[in-house]
Amino acid sequence: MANKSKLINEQQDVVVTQLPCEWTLTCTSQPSGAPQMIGNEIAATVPGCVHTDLLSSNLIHDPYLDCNESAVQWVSHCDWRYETKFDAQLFAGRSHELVFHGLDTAATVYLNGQEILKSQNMHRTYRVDVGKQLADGENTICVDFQSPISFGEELKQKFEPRPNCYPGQGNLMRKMACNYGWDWGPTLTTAGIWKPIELVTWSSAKLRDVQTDVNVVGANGVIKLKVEVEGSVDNLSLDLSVGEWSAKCKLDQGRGELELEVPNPILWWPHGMGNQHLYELNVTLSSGEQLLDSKTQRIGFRSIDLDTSSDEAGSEFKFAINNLPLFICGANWIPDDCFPSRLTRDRLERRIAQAKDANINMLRVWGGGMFESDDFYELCDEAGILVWQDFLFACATYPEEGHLPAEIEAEVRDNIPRLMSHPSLAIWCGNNENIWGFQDWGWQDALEGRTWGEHYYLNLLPKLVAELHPSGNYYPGSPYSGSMNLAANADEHGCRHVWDVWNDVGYEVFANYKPRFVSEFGWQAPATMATIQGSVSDNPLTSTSPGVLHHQKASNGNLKLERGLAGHLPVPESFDDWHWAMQLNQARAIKFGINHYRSLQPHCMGTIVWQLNDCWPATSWAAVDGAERKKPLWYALKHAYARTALTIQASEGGLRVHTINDNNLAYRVAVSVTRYSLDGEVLAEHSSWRELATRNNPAILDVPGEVATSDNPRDEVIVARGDHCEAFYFFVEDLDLKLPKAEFNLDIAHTESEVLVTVTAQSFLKDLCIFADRISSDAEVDDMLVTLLPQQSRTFTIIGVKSLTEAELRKVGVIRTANDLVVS
Ligand code: BMA
Repeated sequence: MANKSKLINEQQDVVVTQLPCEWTLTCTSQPSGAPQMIGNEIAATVPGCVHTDLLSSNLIHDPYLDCNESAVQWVSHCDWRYETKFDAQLFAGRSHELVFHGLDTAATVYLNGQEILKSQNMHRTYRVDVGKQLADGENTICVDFQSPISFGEELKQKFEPRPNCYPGQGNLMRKMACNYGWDWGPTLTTAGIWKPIELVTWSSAKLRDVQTDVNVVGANGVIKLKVEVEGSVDNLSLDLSVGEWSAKCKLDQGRGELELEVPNPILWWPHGMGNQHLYELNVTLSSGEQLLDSKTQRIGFRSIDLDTSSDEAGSEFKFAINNLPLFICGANWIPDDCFPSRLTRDRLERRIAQAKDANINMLRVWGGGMFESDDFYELCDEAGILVWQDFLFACATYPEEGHLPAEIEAEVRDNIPRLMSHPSLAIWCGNNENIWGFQDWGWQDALEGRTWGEHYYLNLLPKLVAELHPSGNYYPGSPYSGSMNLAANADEHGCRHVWDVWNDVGYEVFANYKPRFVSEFGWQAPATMATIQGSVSDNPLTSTSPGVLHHQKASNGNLKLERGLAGHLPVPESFDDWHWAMQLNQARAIKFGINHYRSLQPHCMGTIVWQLNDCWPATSWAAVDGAERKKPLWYALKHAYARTALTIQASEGGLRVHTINDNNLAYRVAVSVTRYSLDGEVLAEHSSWRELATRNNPAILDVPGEVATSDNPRDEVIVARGDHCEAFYFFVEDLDLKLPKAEFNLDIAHTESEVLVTVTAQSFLKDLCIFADRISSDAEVDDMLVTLLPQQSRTFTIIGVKSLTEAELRKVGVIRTANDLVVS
């Protein structure tokens, strides 16, 4: 029986019907040694992929658990066939088209036994006229996928060697690079129909591409609309309307261009700068009275400029929204699941809410992943989070021959029009680390003069952005210094990455740099304990037990974690202490880096931390782990990215308090600096009655010598306090600090939906965290990394658990302080 299809739009001449979700999957070729699969037909879901279908049919174990990833490698070596039946009505005089929104990756499509498409680009939308093959009534569609491994091997034969930092042939084809494995993600190279397929029918003409370029010029919102029409092109008119404003034109040869000015629109702002006002934009295509096709988009009026002009220090990298410069408090974004077809709008909404709650105002969609779903950009529009969108090139050389240039151009022509209308879309970027790699990582020797992708980053992509999205910003790479004659990762120019800190040295080295913009810097830590326990069944569970180690993909990751403690914290003995020390060190490392870079504004105008999220449960640089739980780093980001913040920085002359303000309004605040002994005695104090920090221009207060100079560095702390913000400065690292044994009282109160835990310090408590996930895997606390002087209290709110007892809170690992790691 053929499946019933769902009618999406019956109002207009163009009718869009989504093909059914129920398909079958069969293996058509398998490697020796794999479980017997050929001929075994299983139920499949579209959108989806072979791994998720095999998982639903219990034919593989969950590859996110334990070391199961290794046991499913055979899946990537098989060829697979997806098949389904669907009903269609053939109308004489109408055109019939199948639209494939996402085929991953090497596929041949047959309709009723006839080949209609060969595709090899996961990022493209393919439209196929099926007027000749479509049957009135039942139809059979079948999609054959070649194994991504064997496809890669074929390509490898075609292209001469091209360096790639990661295994697999992701740089020779147009498939999400991290699907071949990354230093935070498993190798689960999949295949499948990852986005819907639609049947579209129409009688005379339909909209093909709609490019909506929105800008603000002076006080006016300006929309420049370009459309391309498919079909018979006579006597067509195009209407554009936004609220009470509209424009109309006749189409010429199937193309139409309209410009609409909206006087004094309500502006769209990133959160923290204003509201996220969105307008509905309607485009209709008609022929006389007959409505043929229409498209609705939600737009926002804003201008986004990237200033890269030269100055005395080098060259800037400064974003301005509606002519107001802003410091970017950013985070890098990777695909939130290895199998993108599983990413629901709800999951993305939770992640973007977590970003916003951490005061993040930009997400960088990193080039080893994908162009995200429409949901992602819509949610960023609503949340007021800017999007930096990399084109899809990462950590490798990319040939400029064969099928690649045309495929790249086609995918960009599909995705710029899809995404450009989003007010959150702030910048298109050519690649991740490829120019840096070409200059510094020995690639030139290996290439022996062969192409590596420069043409894409310096010619093709900027040309396409200029043509398709004229008001859009383009920058050739992350990192890049504005010219191929400069070192791509220079401190003085453009955007840079800071990776020696994690890979080679220690986090104190963040302070050695004076960058203009840092688009990547990161530090690792394990996932939350509930997430580790939910994904690894090692007994005993240790930092090197097989499952835990399997979920650490960075080269020498655990060694680097351990080395990173040097000079800061002792190397822990128990797994509990290891887990806590690594999470604490991660949070401190990143907070240290952000505080330093933010204190340098306006010289430095942004930091994009590596990385917000994870695609599976792992030890990684993420702030939110693969099971969506927040690591201490998330709380550190929320503190470090607060719109008004204090930080105490060591400078040559002594100590300085930087009052940082990212608000439009100037921040006038009384700041006190007090030196205490760790038992809470005031040793010296200074108050400044008014610090005045204007947007992106920190006020700097020199801490007077009597406060800045310690009598007993191992036993003292300086606290700077402003309005709702404070900062701490210790003269020595915890290794040498005389932290007392942590003593505190607990007071627990219950409301209908929350548990309130008041901690009253009986001793100095450094970086106190409550790990609610250790009591109940769904529980979450509102704040972490809180330092208290003796007798100070803080009330924490815990959600996701009905009641809590003191005994539960006092269990090993639930309430932690830095004190625990240094006091034996
Ligand atoms: C940079 C990123 C990623 C990587 C990260 C951590 O190179 O662009 O490729 O995951 O560092 O090593």
